[in-house]
Order: sequence, then structure tokens, then C-alpha cells
Amino acid sequence: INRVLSSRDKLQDINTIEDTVRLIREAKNIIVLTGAGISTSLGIPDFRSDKGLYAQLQELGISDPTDVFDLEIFQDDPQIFYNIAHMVLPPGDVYTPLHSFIKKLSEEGKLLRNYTQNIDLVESNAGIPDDKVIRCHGSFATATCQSCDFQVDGHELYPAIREKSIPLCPHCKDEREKDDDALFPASFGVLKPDIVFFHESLPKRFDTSIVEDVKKCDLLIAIGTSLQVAPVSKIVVQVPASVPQILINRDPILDCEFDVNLLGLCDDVAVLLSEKLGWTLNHEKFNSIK
Ligand code: CNA
Repeated sequence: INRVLSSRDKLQDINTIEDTVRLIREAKNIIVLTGAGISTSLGIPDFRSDKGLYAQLQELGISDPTDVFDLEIFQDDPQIFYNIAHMVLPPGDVYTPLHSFIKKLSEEGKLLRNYTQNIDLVESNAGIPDDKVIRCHGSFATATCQSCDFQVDGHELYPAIREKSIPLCPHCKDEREKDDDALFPASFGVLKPDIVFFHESLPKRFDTSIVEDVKKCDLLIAIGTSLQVAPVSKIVVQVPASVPQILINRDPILDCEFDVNLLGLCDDVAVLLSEKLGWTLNHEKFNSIK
């Protein structure tokens, strides 16, 4: 993955939250494009906010925090990733009102696809159907040996990740430990969660779905993302210019022209939109936020 920004011209006569509610009512094929901001209320830091992971890593003395998620650097020294991987481990069985809102879009037959950049698997906790979710940057669900491609359940890595140690492949482990003279490369027999690092390709399912989905899409809603990482950031220019686009985000995105910018905490916006749509969200916080 690499980084790109994009821009488009705004559509006329679509400016307000009332327009957003009308568009959601009328839409049948919504692409919801999500990022780390939709999980921050669960205590998972995003990358680029003031108190996000990148700022925390800089405080730890890591000058370029993207190094931590760089495949070539991982292959040279997997410990750099495993020193911080505990900070991005998926949470337990929890989800947010915003995740409930996406589930509701699906139940109403309006969700074409949720393209998520998140690796935290919270969409599943919320019950968003798997066929509606494209995990563009992979997830912690599985992990793969860097030497023999043996795949394990991602949960098997969690104890090692919490201890900041390097999880090893059950098949390559013995060979690696026999190697007194350290003849093997640093990543020999190392298990890596199947999350997409910089310099890695996105899952095939992303490429196969996006081409048809942008043709069918009649509304795009981007939520909790800074849209700094391509190719996901390019989705907003791949959908036809006639398709309205809504942003729900705490911070504005200056490089992109959305038709409506709903700036604020996405859980609050989800609750507000649901109220206006006459929907009840299946979430314990729904009434308290109201
Ligand atoms: P980012 O670049 O950190 O941007 C996050 C955006 O969310 C910012 O623009 C914030 O303003 C906004 N935001 C933060 N909190 C809220 C909130 N409560 N309500 C509304 N908006 C909010 O993250 P992106 O997702 O754009 O960048 C893509 C990276 C982040 C992907 O590669 C992910 O794998 C990676 N990531 C994922 C997770 C996760 O899975 N939860 C956590 C951290 C990073």
C-alpha cells in the first residue's frame, strides 16, 4: 500500500444533514468506507490523530512510525513490530453505535459493501455479514509463517504479542532454534498476522469487488478515516462523479470535496442519523447518547 490523496467537485443542492437522511432513505447500494476513527471509542488508537499510534510511537523514539508496519523492515527485524503489536490487538466482543449503524444499513438492504481499513475485526462483533465486509488491510484473524506459508488462527499469537515476543511457526521453530550460528534470515519461521503492511498487496477480494461495486454504488459514506492511504483512498474518485459522497469524521479532510461533511464523533452522528431515519440502533449506548 502507498499514499495518495484525491479530490472531486461537489454536487449541487446536497449540503445538509437533511439531504443526507434523504439520500440514505433513497439509496439501495451504499458503499461505507471506514477507518480507524470508528473504533477509537473502544479505546483502540487510530494512527494519525494527536494521541494516535503514530504520536505515541514518536514519543517512544521511533522517528518514522510507518516503519513499524513496513514489510521490508519486518523481514529485517520482526521485533520492531512485535514491540508495539500489543497496542493494536483486537478488543474483546465489543462494538460501537457506529458499527451498529452499518449493521442497520445492511438489515435495511441498503449496504452494498463496507470497505474497512480496520484490522480489528469489530465488524464481526457487531454482526455485519461477512459477505458485506471487505477487510482491505487484512486482519488479525489469521497469521502466516514467513518461511513455509503455514497459516494459523490469529488468536494463537495473542499471548506472544502481549509479552512483546516473536511468535514462531510450529513447523519451522525447531530448525530456527537449532541454528546456533544464526545463518537464517531474521524472519525465518516468524509468524506475521495477515494484516497488510506497506509494500504489500491488498487481498485479492478487494480487487475483485471494487470494480463492480463502484458501478452499482448510489451513495458513498466515508467514516473515521483520514483517507491518506491508497488504494483505499482512491475509492472516492473511482465512484462516478454523479454519486453523492458524505463524510462523517472528527476532523475535516481538506484534499477531498465531499457533498456533506458531518464533522463530529461518529457514534454521535450515527445516533443522530438513526433518530432522523426513525431507526433504533441495537446498542446499549443508543439511548444514553440520544
Ligand atoms: P487515521 O489516518 O489514523 O485517521 C483516523 C481518522 O479518524 C482521523 O481523520 C480522525 O479525525 C478520525 N477520528 C478519530 N476518532 C474519531 C471518532 N470518534 N469519530 C469520528 N472520527 C474520528 O486512520 P485511517 O483508518 O484513515 O488510516 C488507515 C490505516 C489505519 C489502516 O491501514 C488501518 O489498518 C490502520 N489502523 C487500524 C486500526 C483498527 O483496526 N482499529 C487502528 C489503528 C490504525
